[in-house]
Amino acid sequence: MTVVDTPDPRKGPKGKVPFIDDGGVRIGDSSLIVDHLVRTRGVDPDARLDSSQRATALLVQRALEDHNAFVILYTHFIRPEGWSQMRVQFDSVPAIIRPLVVRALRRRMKKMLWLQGVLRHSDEEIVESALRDWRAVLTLLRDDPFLFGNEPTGIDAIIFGALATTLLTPIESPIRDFLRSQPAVVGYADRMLARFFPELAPAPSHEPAVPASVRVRAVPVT
Ligand SMILES: N[C@@H](CCC(=O)N[C@@H](CS)C(=O)NCC(=O)O)C(=O)O
Repeated sequence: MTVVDTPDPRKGPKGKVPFIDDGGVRIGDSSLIVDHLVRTRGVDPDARLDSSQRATALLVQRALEDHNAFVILYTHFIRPEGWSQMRVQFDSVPAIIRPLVVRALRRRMKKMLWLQGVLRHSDEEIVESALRDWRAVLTLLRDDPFLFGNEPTGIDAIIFGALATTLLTPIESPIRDFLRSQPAVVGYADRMLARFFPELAPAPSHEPAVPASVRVRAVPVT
């Protein structure tokens, strides 16, 4: 498997990242990619889950991908604390067209967040809505190392993905402050980092290990 960074989500079959190229078969959307890999590689990270756990996992996924993800776009691209960090991501765009590209992207982002609904709320309301998401996830995390016991399943990848963009980047926000104040969250991120990204440990309880980059990726699978 080769992981490739692509600056342009439009290259993907759904115009979004992530996507994979599996021997010429191109698939977009992380859930569809997982389905494809389960089908073709015969490895199912959720094989041991019962129907109630599967239902919980789906609802957590929806909360994080269909609500929290929009809050992350707000904290990273709209809030000044986020935008001052994120704008350097566009340094690779030729200087002559950079202001144009950056302005168009930000305008599109604002329009999308307005239509989705998040931007109709005050900063305080948006932050509170995200804290509610995380408090709910925290309630489920309880004392187990991973959401469903001692071994990670697919939902842990989703939780960690959402967590990492807030907890492991230097983008200040009250959401990040809350997450960093929760030993259960920090411990969970430590475990996920040690297990799947040991090169990035030590984790955030000590020093943020990952620079402020939210990278877009295409992932050809072999
Ligand atoms: N639920 C989808 C979300 C994909 C998604 O929204 N990707 C964003 C980046 S994280 C994207 O490509 N945005 C570019 C665009 O909308 O033009 C998944 O998990 O694959």
